[in-house]
Amino acid sequence: MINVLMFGPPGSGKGTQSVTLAEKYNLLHLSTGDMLRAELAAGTELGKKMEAIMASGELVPDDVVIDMIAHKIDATTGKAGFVFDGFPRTVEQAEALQKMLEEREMKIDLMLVLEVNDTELMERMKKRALVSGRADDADEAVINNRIAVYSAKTEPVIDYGRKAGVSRSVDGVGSIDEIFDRLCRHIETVI
Ligand code: B4P
Repeated sequence: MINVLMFGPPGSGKGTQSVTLAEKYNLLHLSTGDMLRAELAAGTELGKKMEAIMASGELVPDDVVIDMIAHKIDATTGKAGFVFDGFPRTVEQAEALQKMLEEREMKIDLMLVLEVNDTELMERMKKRALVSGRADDADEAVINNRIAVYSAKTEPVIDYGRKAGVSRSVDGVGSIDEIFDRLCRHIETVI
């Protein structure tokens, strides 16, 4: 089983790349953002509670996403591993993931960090806002907050990956195919 973390600021292309990486390597794509948006769309109690937090660009509580991920891992069969997209987003989530994997005789094999500058991020999310209908894409102040939350709470997870010797920095600017090739080259080193 291989476990790959897709990492990078909001709008860096984690979701875009995770879908095709999962297909190519028979991994299950686990996006906490998609899972939370599905809760919102289904109008569940959890979705209703998380809606305002997500619309403001803040992170939902750690235990919410940790539980979601644990349930998905335990319900999965027939896959060669997982690609975690947008999770972990805090050091607490990273520690919980490592423990969860160890308890299931797995580990974090690779953390791919997409590097994209803020101007490009802003442009991508404004463009996506035209089609996504996402409240958190539509407002420049919210996008700025998401980038600030990334710097404050999520970037420290890169250090966590560095210390574990699994983090690899990847240039996230270029065509989607070019970036995909860059990511595949790293994955080929762990399979
Ligand atoms: P996410 O769904 O993870 O949102 P994201 O960071 O915007 O997505 P991503 O980086 O995957 O962007 P994409 O590929 O789509 O999270 C949303 C919210 O959910 C968070 O703010 C938080 O509130 C909550 N949440 C999620 N996980 C959480 C967790 N673990 N803990 C707590 N809270 C959590 O790419 C963006 C756009 O760029 C797309 O339109 C795409 O087409 C375009 N694009 C991609 N690659 C490109 C390229 N190479 N060139 C040009 N455009 C490109």
